[in-house]
Parts: sequence; structure tokens; C-alpha cells
Amino acid sequence: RSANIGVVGLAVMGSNLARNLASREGNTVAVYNRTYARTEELITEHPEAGFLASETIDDFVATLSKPRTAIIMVQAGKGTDAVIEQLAERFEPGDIIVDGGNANFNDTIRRERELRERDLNFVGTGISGGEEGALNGPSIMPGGSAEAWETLGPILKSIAAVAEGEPCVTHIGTDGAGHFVKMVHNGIEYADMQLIAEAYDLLRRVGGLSVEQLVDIFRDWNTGDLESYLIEISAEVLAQKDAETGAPLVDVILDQAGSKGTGVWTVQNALGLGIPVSGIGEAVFARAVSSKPAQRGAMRASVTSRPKTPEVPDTFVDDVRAALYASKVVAYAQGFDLIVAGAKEYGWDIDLGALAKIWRAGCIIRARFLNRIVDAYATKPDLETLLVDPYFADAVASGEEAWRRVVGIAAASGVPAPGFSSALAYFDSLAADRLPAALIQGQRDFFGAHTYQRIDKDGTFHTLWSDDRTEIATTPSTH
Ligand code: NBP
Repeated sequence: RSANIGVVGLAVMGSNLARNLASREGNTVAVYNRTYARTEELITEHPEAGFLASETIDDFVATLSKPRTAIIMVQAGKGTDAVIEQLAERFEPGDIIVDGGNANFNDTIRRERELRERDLNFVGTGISGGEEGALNGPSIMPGGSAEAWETLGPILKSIAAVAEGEPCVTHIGTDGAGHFVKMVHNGIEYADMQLIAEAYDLLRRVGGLSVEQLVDIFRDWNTGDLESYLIEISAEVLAQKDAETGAPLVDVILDQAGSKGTGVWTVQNALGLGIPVSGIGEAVFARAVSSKPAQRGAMRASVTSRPKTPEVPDTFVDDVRAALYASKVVAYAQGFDLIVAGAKEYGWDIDLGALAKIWRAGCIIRARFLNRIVDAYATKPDLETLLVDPYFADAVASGEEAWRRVVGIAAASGVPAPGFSSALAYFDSLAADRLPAALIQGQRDFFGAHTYQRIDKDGTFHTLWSDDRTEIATTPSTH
């Protein structure tokens, strides 16, 4: 017997992915893990999978049919490099090494280049959906060459989640494209989670609703435009009671949010590319603020009076829903802008509509909403921003007053809503006739002779600030 696909790394993600692969018609799956005990455990617990297990990497490679195809699911970073090298030493031209871990896309670009020089195919692929997705159908975002996609595509299609009859996998682009969009996916996930958390906080602390009422509200929202995995699990989390105290579990969980770093990567890359992903940025910063107990403690002790809760309108629950929806559109619009900029910078041809399609199931940000994004890019592939797509423009406009009320009430009541308010500021910035950037240009010219352009004639200008303040035309500034 030989295997058409192999999995290296049998911790929770690798084991589940291997079982998913084995459950599909036509696949024989070879498995290997550095520590053999893990492999033994998997094959003992899942004899139905018919795995071909190997104790050594040599045996593992020998069980693979050609072109050899192996998916690596080990800890991102050094572990991945170590396994890639072990496979590369044994693989032959045309064979395919796939990294399904959460690699940094820059590493993926490097690895692809190095392996291409050795005539090997390397595919860095984003896999979203956590343990459950890996087992039952994740959303898969592969990069790499078109040649590798030919062999790998049918295998990945067989294990991916399905949305409206279509598998949630598409060839994203060459080298690091898959891991880049997975990074942005995770960034959007951060923003979405933060916005839902703000909605919860405002409804509870300003709206005076109970946790039980919030469970019902979130379940209700999950039947409309906001229907999504994250709203669904938020209701589940809120409904959970602590076994020890009987209190809502959310009230006994320490309010300091952790992270594994993909949100930070997204913002770092966005800063480098000059793309304002303020929604993702606020979400990353909000987690960072939450994890500063010393500063929070000092501040609580120093601030003696807190604002009184202002009167809230009867429409508050609906207002918050509208604010959440509009802010979410902004976060996605910004995330897609980052993908467009990344594609331009790194030379990827990314089909945004196809990408939105594969996020409709399997992954953490799956949502009804994504169908609208698919439609938006089908109508206009080069859309300037999702916010001007007619559907989203209407949806945001109809909730705009409510959005402003919510941000105002949040500010007046002293309940932080950085996601809602920065999304509104972004919306207002894009919509403004004039921005105070004109004054900033004046300041820059004053202290650094950085020059400015005028609205009424071509060219570049500088005012002689420390002289007689006349204006002179200059050669273009490089700043
Ligand atoms: P972990 O990220 O916890 O990694 C454990 C695996 O890496 C084990 O199989 C371990 O082998 C292997 N490994 C390490 Br550590 N160093 C190694 C080395 N130098 N050589 C060979 N093997 C090595 O596993 P996971 O949580 O299943 O995640 C796997 C990948 O999938 C990660 O990149 C993760 O970021 C990504 N991912 C995870 C999720 C999720 O929800 N958990 C979702 C999406 C993507 P050993 O048994 O011998 O120690």
C-alpha cells in the first residue's frame, strides 16, 4: 500500500486534518510525528482511518506515492523549518511540501523560493476553523504554484468546508499569498470579536440588560444580517453558568484578553503598506489595554468620579445592532483594502470575490454577510472600498444615525467603544469634503520644508516661513 497524501505533526490540528483526509473517498493517508507515542495514540484510537504510520521520516517518505505530497502541521517557526528540511532532503523534483501551520507569510515567501531552487513545490496554506474545522471541514487558503495546485487542489477540495455547494478552498496566489490572507482573516476576526464585545458591554452597562437578556438578543441577531459563527458562540459563552458559583461564566473569567500574535502581524504589515486597518488596530490595542492590570489598577484608584449613565433611547438595542453592523462593514472594508495592497506589493493576483466565498463556511469569521461581499466584488471587481458598494452603502446609511447615537452615548457614559468610534471616524474621514490634513501639510512645510500642493494649480510649493513668508514653487519633495 502507498499513500497519496501524508501528514507530519500529529498534535490536535494535524490529527484532525489526517482523520478528515482519511475519511474521504480515494485517500490513503500516511502519518508521522517526531514523538512516536503521538502517532501510536492516533492509530490506536482511529483504526477506521486506515493510516499508514511510520516511526521514522525515511519510512514516512517511502510510503508516499509520486508526486509525494505531505502536509506539515507543526508549531510555526523553527519546528516548521526543521520538518521542511527533513522532507526536502528526501523528496524528489516535482514533489509537494505543504505547510498548513500559521506561518508568517514572509517565511512562506522565503521557504517557497528556497525549495523552488531545489525543484520542489512548496505550498504555504492558511487553514482556519480550529480543531473542529480541521476535522469536519476548514476554510483553506493555499498559496504556491499553479502546478502544485493541480495535484493538491482536488485533495483540499475533498476536505474543505462546503458553502452553498462549493468547497471553501481556492488557489489564492503564488508563494505567500495564502498565509497573507490567512493573516488578514485573523485580523478581521480580532476586529469582529472586539465589536461584538463592545455591543455586549454597552447593552449591559449602559442599557442595563441582564446577561440572560443578552443571550436572547444575540440569538435573535443571529437570525438576521449579523448571522455569524462569532455571534452564535458569543450567545453560547454568555449562556454558560459557572459550575462553582452559579454566576454567568463571563463574570468569573479574568478580563484580560490573550493573543497569539496574528493580529499584531496584520497591523504591522498594514502600517508598512500604509493601509488604515483601524478596526483591527483598535482590537489589538484593546486586548493589550485589558492585559495591563497595574495601569488599570492605578487608574481606577486615581479616577474618583465616573460619568453618570445618560438617558438611553428606547431603540438602544437596535441602535447598538446598527452600530455593530456598520462598524463591521468598516472592519471588513479595511481588511480587504489590506489584501489589495498586499497583492500589489507582492505580485499576487487575488480574486477578492473568490476569497469572500471561501470564508463563508469552515472559518472563524464565517457569516451570512460574506455573501454580500461576494456579490459586491462580482458586480465591481475593482471596487474602491466595500463602503461604496450600493448594498453596503445603503445598509450603513440606514443605520448611520443609530451608530452616531451609540458612539455619543458610549462617550458620555464612560464605557469604552474604541471599535465603534474609530470605525465611525474612518467613515467620516472618507466622506469628508476637506480633511485637516491641509493644516498638517502646513505644519510639515513650516518645520521641515516638506512642501505642499495646492488645490488650484499644479506643482509643489513652499512658504518661506522664517523669511518674508512668500510662497515659492519648488521641485517635487521626496518626503
Ligand atoms: P502545536 O502548534 O502545538 O505543535 C505541536 C506539534 O509540533 C507536535 O506534533 C510536535 O511534535 C511538533 N513539533 C514541534 Br513543537 N517542534 C518540532 C520539530 N522541531 N520537529 C518536528 N516536529 C515538531 O500543534 P497544533 O496546535 O496542532 O497546531 C499545528 C499548526 O497549526 C500550528 O502552526 C498552528 O499555529 C496551526 N493552527 C492551529 C490552529 C488551532 O486552532 N490550534 C488553527 C489553525 C492553525 P512532538 O509531538 O514531537 O512534540
